[in-house]
Amino acid sequence: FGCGGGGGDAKGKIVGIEPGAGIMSATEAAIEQYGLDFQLQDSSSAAMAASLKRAIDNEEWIVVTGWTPHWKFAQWDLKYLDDPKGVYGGEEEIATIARTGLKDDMPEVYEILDKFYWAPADMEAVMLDIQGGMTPDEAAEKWIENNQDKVNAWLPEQEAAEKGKVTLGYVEWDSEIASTHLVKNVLEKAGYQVEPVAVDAGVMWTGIANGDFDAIVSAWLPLTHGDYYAKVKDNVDNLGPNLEGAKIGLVVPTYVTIDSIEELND
Ligand code: PBE
Repeated sequence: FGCGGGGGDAKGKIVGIEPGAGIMSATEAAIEQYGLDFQLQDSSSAAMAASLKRAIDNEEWIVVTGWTPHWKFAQWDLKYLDDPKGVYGGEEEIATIARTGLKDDMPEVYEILDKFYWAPADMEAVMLDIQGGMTPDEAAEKWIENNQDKVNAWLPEQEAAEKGKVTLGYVEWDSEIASTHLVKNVLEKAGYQVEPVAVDAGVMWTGIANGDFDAIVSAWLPLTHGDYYAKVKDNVDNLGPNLEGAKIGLVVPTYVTIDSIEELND
């Protein structure tokens, strides 16, 4: 299993996810900077996971665009390929971004969003329950029930007299399905009506800058969404990280014997 995945004269491929994801542009940069004889295949997060499952069931060679937190690391034996050039950056954080004006319009919502903070293991627990068959709302409810102290600390002592509707933009990446539904259910507990709106990454970023969404909890920084963020940073309100210790890169099953991106062409 050591070699290239290219096999003969067929070009090797990297199984990607949705075009527009930061990990897709990072992977194009990796192909360029490492001079890889590989093509990045557009796909979706769900199709990527299905390809990974199929390959593992057949012990076939595969390389995918992967990220942490993600349930796939609990499901299978996987490893990141080393990235000596640092194309995929280092540790990432996931930030909460509010639309300009939310702080004045809905101070209670703003405060809850500002306090929302959890660990990779928390997000993974929700992701695993969803992967195991729960709806995102059921998985979020379960986490809230098991973590009432944390959730209560996010809720303000003085409740707002007026509630209202809150719109959360997100992309259907497994991690963001989990976090967005968690926050949706927390805000619902606080009395709000919450609508999660699934869009492409580009629309998520223009939407938060235009005020189409009240907030997003899906901003991967500094690298993954760095280009998107740079374009809108003066028109949004960055509330800081809601999770630290995230990561992106190229991921292979551990039976694939190479350890570094540099070895992909071997
Ligand atoms: N991801 C998950 C996204 C951010 C969240 C790593 C697939 C990306 O833009 O690449």
